[in-house]
Amino acid sequence: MQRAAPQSFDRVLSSMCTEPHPAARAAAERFLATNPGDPGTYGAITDLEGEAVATLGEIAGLDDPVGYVTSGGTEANVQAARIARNRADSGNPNVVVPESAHFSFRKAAGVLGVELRTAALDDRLRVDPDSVAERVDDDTVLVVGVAGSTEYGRVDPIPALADVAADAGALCHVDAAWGGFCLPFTDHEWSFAHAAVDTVTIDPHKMGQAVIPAGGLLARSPALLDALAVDTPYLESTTQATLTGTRSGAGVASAAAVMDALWPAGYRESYEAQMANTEWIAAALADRGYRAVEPELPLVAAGIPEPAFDALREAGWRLSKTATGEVRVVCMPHVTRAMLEGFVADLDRLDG
Ligand code: 0PR
Repeated sequence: MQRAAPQSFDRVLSSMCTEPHPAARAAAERFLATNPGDPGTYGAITDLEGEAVATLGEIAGLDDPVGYVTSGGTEANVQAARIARNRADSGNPNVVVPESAHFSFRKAAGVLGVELRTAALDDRLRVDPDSVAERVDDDTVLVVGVAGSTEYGRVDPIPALADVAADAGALCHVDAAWGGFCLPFTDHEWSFAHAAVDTVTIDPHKMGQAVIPAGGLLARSPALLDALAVDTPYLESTTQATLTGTRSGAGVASAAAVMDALWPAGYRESYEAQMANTEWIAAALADRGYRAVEPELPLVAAGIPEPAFDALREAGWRLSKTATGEVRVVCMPHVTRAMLEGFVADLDRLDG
């Protein structure tokens, strides 16, 4: 039987994951046979998870954070919606999300039995707080903002959304799954430090350069996380707030190790290099007459004709499109200037 090999990252341009940092790889391998779902047995990984949550809290502007390393952004978003639903006193709860919200909120609504209401974006592709205000009512349990949207890398006006949520008596959640490791180095107002945000999703396995699976859920207070706790009678620990039971110690250890290595200076350096590449590719595409959506974070979306897109994929470029058909170039840490130059050269050749 032929031995399977993973893809190389040489031509991966639309992924929100990246090559794990060497420290992340080493820690993952070391803690492969641990289960943070059972702190009574696997104490060392539980301590590392505490370290990871503390650093995630620093990144997201929260003293004394509570939370855990999830299986990814999907679990964190589902759990944030579940906290809001469990705490609210509504027979018919709803959650208001931007049109740009990740599809994980549709999964959350499905499994939790809550109604999902979608608010409109403004012409800069950020949610319009007036549209959110129009959709909230007495049964709204959660208002969601995205800080680094999946398709365009946009940051919603989080302080305004937190105000709408507070007026409605709802919780406020920020999905910074992808953007969270870049935003501390920008002027955006997105975190616990900027607004009355209750919960945040921030994923080490995206910009954080951890191995998969390592997402992050943070909550402002222990009472919020308690809304998820179930009793675990036959474990040494007495309650569990996670959605999964047995879970990957590799992801947790890798997140702790890479954040220890890179926060904050390494992530800043990485963000600055990524942003320089993003501006370079946006300008290169615009120079050639492709309509590029101006980047705010390391992500460029550009209108490239369908045949050229197909030819680029055929040439091995791992690309995907937005719902409206623009190509997404996500300038993750593995995306070098040389790679982008090669991509543009292929584009010139294939769409000549
Ligand atoms: N929130 C946001 C803003 C996201 O962009 C994503 C994933 C999630 C939540 C869900 O996170 P998990 O996938 O960790 O559960 N966004 C990417 C997407 O759906 C995920 C992705 C990653 C896709 C790598 C492709 C890929 O190669 O497009």
